[in-house]
Amino acid sequence: MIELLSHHTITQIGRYSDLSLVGISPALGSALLRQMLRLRRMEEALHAEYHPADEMRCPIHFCIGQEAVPAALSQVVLLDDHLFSHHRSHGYYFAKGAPLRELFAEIYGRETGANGGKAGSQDISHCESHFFSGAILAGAITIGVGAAFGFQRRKSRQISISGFGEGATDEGAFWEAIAFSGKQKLPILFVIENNRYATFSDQLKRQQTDNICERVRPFGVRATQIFGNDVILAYNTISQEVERLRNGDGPALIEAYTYRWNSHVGPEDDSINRYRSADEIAFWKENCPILILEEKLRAMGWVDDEIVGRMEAEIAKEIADNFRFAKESPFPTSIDWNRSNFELASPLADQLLREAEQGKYNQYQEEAKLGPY
Ligand SMILES: Cc1ncc(C[n+]2csc(CCOP(=O)(O)OP(=O)(O)O)c2C)c(N)n1
Ligand SMILES: [Mg+2]
Repeated sequence: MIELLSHHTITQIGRYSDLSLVGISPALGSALLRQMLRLRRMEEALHAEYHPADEMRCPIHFCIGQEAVPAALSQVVLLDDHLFSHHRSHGYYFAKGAPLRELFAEIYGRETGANGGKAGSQDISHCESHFFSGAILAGAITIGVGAAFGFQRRKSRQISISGFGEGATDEGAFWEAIAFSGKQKLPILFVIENNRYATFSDQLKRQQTDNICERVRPFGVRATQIFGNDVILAYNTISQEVERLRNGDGPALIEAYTYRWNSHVGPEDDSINRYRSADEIAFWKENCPILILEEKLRAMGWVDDEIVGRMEAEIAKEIADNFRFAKESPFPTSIDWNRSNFELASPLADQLLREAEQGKYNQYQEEAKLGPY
């Protein structure tokens, strides 16, 4: 294994062979495989359905190839923990155990969606699951810091998790979040899925180095870099860090080197921009996170054709059910603020909205000559 991981040296690994099942039970190994397969098949199905029907009217940033981190997180985070993600939201929504049929319905713009069909893929949240997302790059990171500050003040064992890409670290908000959480020792885990590119832009065209973990340590943030397609390594690293955070030993950052197989956004092919090489894509496909775990589980005799076949059949049924639920659901007929984002998280905002609906602030509208909202 290379000493210091970097996207510019990582292909020297060739075929990754360090995945180790030491300390992992057969049940956990299978659960991690199942979770990655669920996420992969779900994304593949949405990808295939997007065109030509064009019934999904929101942009989708698919996460095919990046299943290891979400699958590992799904086995560690608790319901009460808060998870904040970014535009590539599906893996994190999935990791938090939020209901997938509500994700499908949300993408289809239906009333039964997680946000009543008004948020779409990038801004989806699921309050009951304590999952929040946002399309403003690095925006949700700062909200995650606020949540962690609240947990610390209340002496709770809850933690905040903020998941994003290396592109978000170009934003000042990221560094403010790092500085504040390091100084205050907040219970927050920053998870960076470093997939080298922000849209079509290589990290080394934007930053001096491509090791973010090296740069956050001086701020008092413990940082680990991992080969992000090794789901067992991801699981072990996340579990250890989460345990330390719950014991007041925060904050921590994990930089997981991984790769998106598809275009930056949507099912359209963006290779016309020629921003990545065929060799690089081949390296990451050869090191598919599902493949490298499944091979090991089969070698151990923990899964076989029959078990994997059953998993695939159950997943196919789940996905078909999710599509049916979404397509049969009605479109929203009115703007119901009470089913919008952050309902449970912000009673004050809800109160203000209710008061606004009752006309309490009409005088200001008049004064500002804004007309009816
Ligand atoms: C404040 C802001 N600036 C620009 C954008 C446009 N934008 C959307 S995704 C993206 C790149 C994100 O790259 P990264 O954070 O590495 O995540 P990835 O897409 O690779 O998962 C940019 C620049 C945005 N959403 N918000
Ligand atoms: Mg990126």
